[in-house]
Amino acid sequence: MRAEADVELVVLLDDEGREIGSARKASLHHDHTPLHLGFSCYIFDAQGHVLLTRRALGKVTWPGVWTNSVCGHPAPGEQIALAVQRRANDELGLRVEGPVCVLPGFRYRAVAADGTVENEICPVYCARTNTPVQAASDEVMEWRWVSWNELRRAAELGWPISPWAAKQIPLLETALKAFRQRLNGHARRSRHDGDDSRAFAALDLPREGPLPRR
Ligand SMILES: [Mn+2]
Repeated sequence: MRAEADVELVVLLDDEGREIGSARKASLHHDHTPLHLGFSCYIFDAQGHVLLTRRALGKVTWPGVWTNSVCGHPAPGEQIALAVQRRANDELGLRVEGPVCVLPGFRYRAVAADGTVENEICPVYCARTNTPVQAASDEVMEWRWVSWNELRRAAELGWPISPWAAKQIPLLETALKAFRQRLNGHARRSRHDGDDSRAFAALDLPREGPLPRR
């Protein structure tokens, strides 16, 4: 077992994104939050719906705000994709397949209404799941599977969704289109199913279909 229950550490970064140390997560986010490493993930189901979550009221940053499926902070030395799987399991009870990094260089700084600052280099991942959501109520107070069009509309309006998700969603849409074009090229060129084609297949994502029953 990791010692995360006692001291959860996050990775501090310089302006070029190089690691410069670590800090306790518990005291990291305030009105002068230093730049650190986070991640965001958008989880899709088999029909291409994406999971929106509402942050629990006890969260330090953006309590009660609707946002992408899951966010978090990789521990020092932890692979980000493994941190994505860890948080998806801890917060949502989900087993996710192949988190794929779609926006590796995403960076943002945002100030919440109470003055708390988020300040992250925050690679954005997409992942897929086939398992039912079993949310941890201290992390997620509500959740909903939505279509890509609903997600885009929330980003366009801005206020229904977290500031980072509002910035990520249009970038994600562009990046997913580029990935799909690469997938098509890859399918023409490749005669075998390597890791790449699995990763790209996981990104053939937004397809509209009937919403699952809640
Ligand atoms: Mn953070």
